[in-house]
Amino acid sequence: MTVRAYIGIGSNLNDPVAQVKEAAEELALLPDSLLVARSSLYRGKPMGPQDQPDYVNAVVALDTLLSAEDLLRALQEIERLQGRERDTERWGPRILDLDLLLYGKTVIDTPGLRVPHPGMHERDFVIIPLAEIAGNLNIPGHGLLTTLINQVENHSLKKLITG
Ligand code: A4P
Ligand code: MG
Repeated sequence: MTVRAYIGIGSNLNDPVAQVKEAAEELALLPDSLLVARSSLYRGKPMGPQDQPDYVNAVVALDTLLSAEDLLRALQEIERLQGRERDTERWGPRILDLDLLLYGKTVIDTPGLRVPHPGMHERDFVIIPLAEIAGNLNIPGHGLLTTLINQVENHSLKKLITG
């Protein structure tokens, strides 16, 4: 049985638009998985330290036979291949960040993996692209996406026109 997973993509270094697009292409190549949708790309102000470049974010939907743990490992491998360096400042700048936002309706709470991704429900750069490709999802523990969107006010996101 395939599971529909949603993955958040973020970058604010080394040509973020290209990084986000390349990550989406890599996700489309994952084994036992089918990329079923990619949101537009959005540019927005950083959450966290403000002395860093703006971020580009997008969300993709993947139908996958991979377990959540294997999918997380695959995401970390893509981050590594695109030159992500770890152990930098919390919420600091990064070439590529891939977050497993949702894995079907499953709730996971282990030291290495938490799904839904903590904080996703209140982050404009996650829920606005997610709503573009997912319609009215229920986020386990947080309710309907449309309700969450209405709670995000004055967001700074700008949808990008990209090829
Ligand atoms: N981990 C646990 N659950 C998950 C999951 N669901 N998906 C663990 C991915 N990883 C998960 O992740 C640290 C550890 O989280 C991993 O080893 C994994 O086992 P990380 O990617 O190394 O750390 P991080 O991303 O720096 O930390 P954190 O707190 O996850 O940061 P966020 O929440 O990803 O935020 N502003 C804008 N506008 N756009 C952004 O995309 N991103 C961040 C980073 C800050 N500000 C931003 C944006
Ligand atoms: Mg992360």
